Amino acid sequence: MEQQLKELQTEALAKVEAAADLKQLNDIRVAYLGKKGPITEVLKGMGKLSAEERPKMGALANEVRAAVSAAIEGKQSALEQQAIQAQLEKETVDVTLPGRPARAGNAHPLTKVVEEIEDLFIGMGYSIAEGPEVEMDYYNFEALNLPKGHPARDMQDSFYITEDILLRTHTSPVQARTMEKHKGQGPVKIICPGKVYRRDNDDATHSHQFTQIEGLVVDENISMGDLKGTLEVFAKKLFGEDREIRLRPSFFPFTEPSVEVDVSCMCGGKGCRICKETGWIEILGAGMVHPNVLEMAGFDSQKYTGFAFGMGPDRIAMLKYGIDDIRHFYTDDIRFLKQFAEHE
Ligand code: 2U9
Repeated sequence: MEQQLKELQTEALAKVEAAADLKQLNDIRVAYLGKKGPITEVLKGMGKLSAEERPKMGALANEVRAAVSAAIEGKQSALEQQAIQAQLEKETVDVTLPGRPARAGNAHPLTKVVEEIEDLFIGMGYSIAEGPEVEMDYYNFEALNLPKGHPARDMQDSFYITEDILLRTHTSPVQARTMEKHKGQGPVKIICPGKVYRRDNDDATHSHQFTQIEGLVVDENISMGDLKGTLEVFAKKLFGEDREIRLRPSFFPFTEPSVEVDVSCMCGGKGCRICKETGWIEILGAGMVHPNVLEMAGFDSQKYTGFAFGMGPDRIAMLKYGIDDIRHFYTDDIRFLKQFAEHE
């Protein structure tokens, strides 16, 4: 019996050692240590032993059980450790691999032009003013010397929400609102960038939505000379120091006198396709603020004078970047927009 028990131990330990996974190990546990296992079987023959031999065999049987059980436990933790190790190796992340570059967007060409112009005027002491795109007829037209029925309203047909509320046709109502807030006290020195809307048939040079930047200066002793000097600084900074400006008489209901402003063409006056062989490109409208507009906004037109100007960044961006269709700005084709990235 002693021999049998020792052989069982040797056999069991060899199987435990050879177990390849936890399932096999558990099968071995059930086979050798279970109630119907071979050790129990051997002990059934104890009845034939002498009273002296019996406790010895009992003790030996317990030793065999303990040895097999310890071997199983040892193997179990070794197998578990191996499984964790294998998983860790499988899931290893190589932190030294180069990262995937993040897709960075870029500023819209109109935003770039608007911000460049804003910076330029901030440098000359202007503040930026903003206002609603859904505007009252009063601020969009009346306060700008365009009473109901004025023929110049036809030039700015709009999208009406009600009889008295519309999508603004220019950013001028922002200036009217700002002046009103000043309660007749100068100086006012602002530029107003923003989106404007006009009822129009879209084509390469017309859009029912476009961008404007308008400027307004109101103070004592503001003259046409101040207007010309300001616009000259602006044009040279935006287009180049070698450029000149010229003023031509024009008409706007909110300014008197009014002018249209041209910048000399990059062809140097020789004439080219861009300037339609004239040597000049129209970039701005401007003038001295009409006394009616000053008075309606609460300013004494005997004491205060002012100048105002307006431009379309769409047109300026088209000239600057050689864009041939205004609709590119509003159709969000990523292939168009990507060309204005400053870095790759
Ligand atoms: C107030 C007083 C005066 C704003 C002005 C223009 C001339 C002008 C156009 C240029 C091209 C608009 O984008 S465009 O179509 N603008 O010619 N705008 S003077 O005059 C004002 C505005 C507000 C209170």
